[in-house]
Amino acid sequence: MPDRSEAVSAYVAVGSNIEPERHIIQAVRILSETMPLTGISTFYVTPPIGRPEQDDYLNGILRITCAQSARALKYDVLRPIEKALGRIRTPDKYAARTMDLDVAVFGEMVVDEPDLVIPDPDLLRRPFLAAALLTLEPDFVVPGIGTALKDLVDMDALRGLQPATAFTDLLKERFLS
Ligand code: PH2
Ligand code: MG
Ligand code: MG
Repeated sequence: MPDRSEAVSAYVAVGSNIEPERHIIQAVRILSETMPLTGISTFYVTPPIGRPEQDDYLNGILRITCAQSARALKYDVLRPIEKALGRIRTPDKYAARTMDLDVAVFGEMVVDEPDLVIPDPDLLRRPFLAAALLTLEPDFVVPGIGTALKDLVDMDALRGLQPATAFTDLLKERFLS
């Protein structure tokens, strides 16, 4: 992909269910030292999808200003942060994890390739991700669909979510001031 001449707003989905508070604080610190961090969503305590016996996750979304390509963001920035935080990748896509950082949205980009799908389809499948993004952008329009996210999600599912209010406040105080 050619270098971008202009930086875009990108949204990075964050998830952890192994010492999540400690690992998320570290991830936000590293990412915010790498590129401008412009927003932190509400984080939610979420039951582990696919593995009910695991510990709960903390999930949320970060907004950054990214001057690199989406592919470079994923493979040269986010993957190394996951690795630095002890992420072990196995064929089990539901394995517990210290850190998961996904490019949820990258400007207006729409891409569907074997190793890069943007916007992340989980945005429409996982109510906590939609809810998190809507705390940053209530009128967010999904690239490639052209419809407001709030009109695509089940508002009842969103109302049942458990916000991690104190943790969210701590992140905002520490990284957005
Ligand atoms: N990610 C997974 C599997 N299960 N559950 C929650 N609550 N949050 C996640 O981010 C998550 C999950 C791997 O795709
Ligand atoms: Mg994920
Ligand atoms: Mg991932």
